[in-house]
Amino acid sequence: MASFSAQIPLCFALMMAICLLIGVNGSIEGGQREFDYFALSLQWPGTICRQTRHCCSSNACCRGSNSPTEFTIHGLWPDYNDGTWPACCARTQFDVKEISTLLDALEKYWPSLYCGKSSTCFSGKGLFWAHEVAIEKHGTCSSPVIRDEYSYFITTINVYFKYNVTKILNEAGYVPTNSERYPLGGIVSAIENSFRATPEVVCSKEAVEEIRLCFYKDFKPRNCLGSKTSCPKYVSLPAYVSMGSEESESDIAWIPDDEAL
Ligand code: U2P
Repeated sequence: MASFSAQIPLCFALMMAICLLIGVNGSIEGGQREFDYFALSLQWPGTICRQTRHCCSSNACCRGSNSPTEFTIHGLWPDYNDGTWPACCARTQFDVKEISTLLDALEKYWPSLYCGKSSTCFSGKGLFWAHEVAIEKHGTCSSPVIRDEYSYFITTINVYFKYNVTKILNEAGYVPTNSERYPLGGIVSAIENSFRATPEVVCSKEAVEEIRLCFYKDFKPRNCLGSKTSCPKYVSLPAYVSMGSEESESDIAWIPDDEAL
């Protein structure tokens, strides 16, 4: 049997080999292994905005009649097949100039629906969560498919436009309403028929809060993981109620943006 001192270099060599192997298999900066697939997570403003208690200029729920009425982008997430995901893979210098041509589209289709979302990665705070959180938390883990800030945002917007979930649901008869519930299976089937893969639906109580579309690394549709859904059999797709109209909450407070962070 090899002596203890002979085992030390052996262990070291083994560890080096493992590290090299992980590298060959695509480890990414920060030590997390390469992701398996993408999820495009879309949020439903009708559900999220009705929970709004605070307004600030960056909260799209507070734009009155200009508030979003279609699914908006929550994020493009690199995910693992085991249901976990990598996050915050590298420190980035977010540079708004790099995406200046996309800002109008981002404000419209990828707005924050909250006040007070700060970056969760390296204890930095972001003025606009969609930029800071998305690129730092998820964008930096999207390598080697997506390697820079501009590519991350333009890719996400392009995929979002290609599969218009709001339109798919409307054409199948699933329109926003505060008086009806729809079978969850019907909503899933409508998306499957058009997207050719199974989405994930996330609910807040009975209301649809998010729909996630999943993709292989070449952005061909694939099934999302079939983990149990948070939705009941019949779900609602609440219509957006403009702040200030008679049905909306009367106790919504406007707070300055710097306090919102
Ligand atoms: O679902 C709650 C939060 O967990 C993060 N998440 C979830 C699923 C997944 O596949 N990937 C992922 O990152 C999201 O965190 P956020 O990006 O909002 O900080 C999601 O909101």
